[in-house]
Amino acid sequence: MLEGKRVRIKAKDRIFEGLVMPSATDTLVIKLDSGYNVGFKDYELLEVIEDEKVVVESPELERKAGLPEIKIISTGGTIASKVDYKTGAVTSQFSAEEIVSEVPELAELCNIDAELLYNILSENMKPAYWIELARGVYKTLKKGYDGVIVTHGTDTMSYTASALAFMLSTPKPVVFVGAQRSSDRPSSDAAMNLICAAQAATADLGEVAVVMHATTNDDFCYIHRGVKVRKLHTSRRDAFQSVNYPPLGKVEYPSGKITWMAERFKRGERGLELRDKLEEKVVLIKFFPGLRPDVLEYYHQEGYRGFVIEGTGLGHVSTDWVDTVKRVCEDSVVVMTSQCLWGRVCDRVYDTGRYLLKAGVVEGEDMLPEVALVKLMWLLGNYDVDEARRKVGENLVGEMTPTTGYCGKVL
Ligand code: DAS
Repeated sequence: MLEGKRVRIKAKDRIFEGLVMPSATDTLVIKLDSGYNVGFKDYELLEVIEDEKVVVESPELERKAGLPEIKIISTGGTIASKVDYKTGAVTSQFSAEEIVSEVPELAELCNIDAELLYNILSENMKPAYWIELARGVYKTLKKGYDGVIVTHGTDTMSYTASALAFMLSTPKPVVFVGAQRSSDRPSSDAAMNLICAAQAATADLGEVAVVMHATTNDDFCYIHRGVKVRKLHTSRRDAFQSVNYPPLGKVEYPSGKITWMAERFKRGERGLELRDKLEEKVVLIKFFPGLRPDVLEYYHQEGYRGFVIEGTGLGHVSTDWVDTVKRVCEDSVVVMTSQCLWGRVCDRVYDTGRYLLKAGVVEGEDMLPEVALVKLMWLLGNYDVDEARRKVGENLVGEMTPTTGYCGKVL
């Protein structure tokens, strides 16, 4: 890997020298001493002049008596990385010193320790990593920290937040935060998200939450319940929205003023407990017109005993699925959720829904499909099939509500 190294190359019959910059393609991009970046598809590498290890000099962190103790656990994603365009090196901000040197406001809010757990983009997250993270957060809270911030890629942040919400009963805030724009870009949301996350992590909160921009402006962030939030835009800074439950609160920026907006678990309300078993053989299937029920058979033959169907409307699939669903329900749990995302499943209105209920399907109420998936992985990891089926409809950590009144803003 040439990134961050100073090289001499030959291209277009000329010699070029400079620092190799990160490039998402196979084009070699080098920063010339003039400051210009030039890209080459065809070139001959003549010499690696020096392998410049960029050491990010950062001030020793002084701790301030009386401030809350927060631990930042990094897992990667956009928020944890930046390109240092002066040197061309790709640095990742993992040490507390690096993070605080980038966002000095944090040191006014809390004393920070930091730990690098992973350095991955979140599309590469796996249930085994959720378990390891849950154990790390549990140990951190047991040590007496006042809260935990988890920096994470945005793409699957809500899956990981949901997994921790089911695995970890917490008396303190566990706040997930990410960024849609890396910290080296003028429009970056990283610093503000991190500062608002620190405000939430030191607040009167006792559950797993996600803190991200509430609007496209730098005016406030929302504190979303981890099992009621979804990334609903590929790139906007206000991509994250609470679905079927209001945001727990808002954090104004830069004042840091928190206004609570919905029922929440408060600090100290619950005990600290870890139940970190997950059954990975659970599948989420999005129904579409013409999809044949063979897909259920396939996974059932592969040994899967947990199925979440993202059905249409109130929770439907084609009626030619009913016989297969009935057979699978004999020894498995089949949960119905809706592609509508907003509102709740109700299989008692149309014949199709009634056939499915009769076949043994369990309604997922107003759960997001991916939250039902994670919940079922946790239920089947901790209970037998019959008990798990019974507990699907039980509200455990605020993942479902008896009536869905909130139908928030859509972008
Ligand atoms: N690929 C995205 C991820 O890691 C980058 C990001 O949004 O953080 O989820």
